[in-house]
Amino acid sequence: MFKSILRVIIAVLMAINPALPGMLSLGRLPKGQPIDLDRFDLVWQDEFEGDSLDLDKWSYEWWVTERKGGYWHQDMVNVRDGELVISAEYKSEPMPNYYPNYVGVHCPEYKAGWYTGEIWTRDKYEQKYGYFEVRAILPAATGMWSAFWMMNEGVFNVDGSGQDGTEVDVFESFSYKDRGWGNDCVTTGIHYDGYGPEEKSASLGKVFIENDPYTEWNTYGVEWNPDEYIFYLNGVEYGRLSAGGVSQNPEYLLLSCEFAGENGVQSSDRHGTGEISKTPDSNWPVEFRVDYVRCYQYKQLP
Ligand SMILES: [Ca+2]
Ligand SMILES: [Ca+2]
Repeated sequence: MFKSILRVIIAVLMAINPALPGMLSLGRLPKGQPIDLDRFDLVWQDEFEGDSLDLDKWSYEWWVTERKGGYWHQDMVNVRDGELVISAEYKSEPMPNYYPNYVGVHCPEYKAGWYTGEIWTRDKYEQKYGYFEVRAILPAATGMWSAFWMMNEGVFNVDGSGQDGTEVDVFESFSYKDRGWGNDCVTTGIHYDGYGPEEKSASLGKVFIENDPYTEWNTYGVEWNPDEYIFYLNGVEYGRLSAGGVSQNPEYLLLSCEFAGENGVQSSDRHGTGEISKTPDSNWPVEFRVDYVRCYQYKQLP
């Protein structure tokens, strides 16, 4: 109840002063230096100009069918009009299983439920250090969780360090439910030493976005050097992380959409992600639209 009242008060104050979220630390506004791309060479990119996913660059994650509160299916991933589009919607009939002979822990039979997708560059492209940027419009629905992130197998190695591998979340979006009070934001963080009790992480928290990330294009980037990760929104630095020591091993890229929840059933979760209405409405399918992914390497390491 107190939270509801607080939100109303903030909404009113927001109308008077739109800069309020930054002032109250409700979100971090970009500040600091712009990225200087002259320090880099463009070494890998996908502009999504074809009419299908470039499988020389990406793989569908077909061996994971069930993911959190929904399912991943390759048919939810499309390339059209110069964009990668990962769609998300409820399917009252299970989508077809193209790999029926594959049995894995995360690969139960498809059922009716919420469907979306993920792609990654594992075994096809990995890079150590540089600048990595995505230009995207985020899926506009409570309960949706889109992300641009980086991983390697060292992330699972528990040794008290992130140098063997760190999950770098350039952005994660699960705050659509909060947008009513002006908190259009993403979160940024890093994780290392696996995902069990030894897991360690650091975060920049919520990053406030001045325009509408659900209808307007923004770029989300990370500069990764031997000492720290430097995060950029629309080419302007907003924060740095280096907990655990920076990964010293190449990492692959992931673009994903998920539904908060577990065992294929959607629900709100510990991150505060809201719950999707069980009945799809005219807003469905929602789309995670990606204009490009570009990877740059330093001409000279800083
Ligand atoms: Ca480690
Ligand atoms: Ca494009």
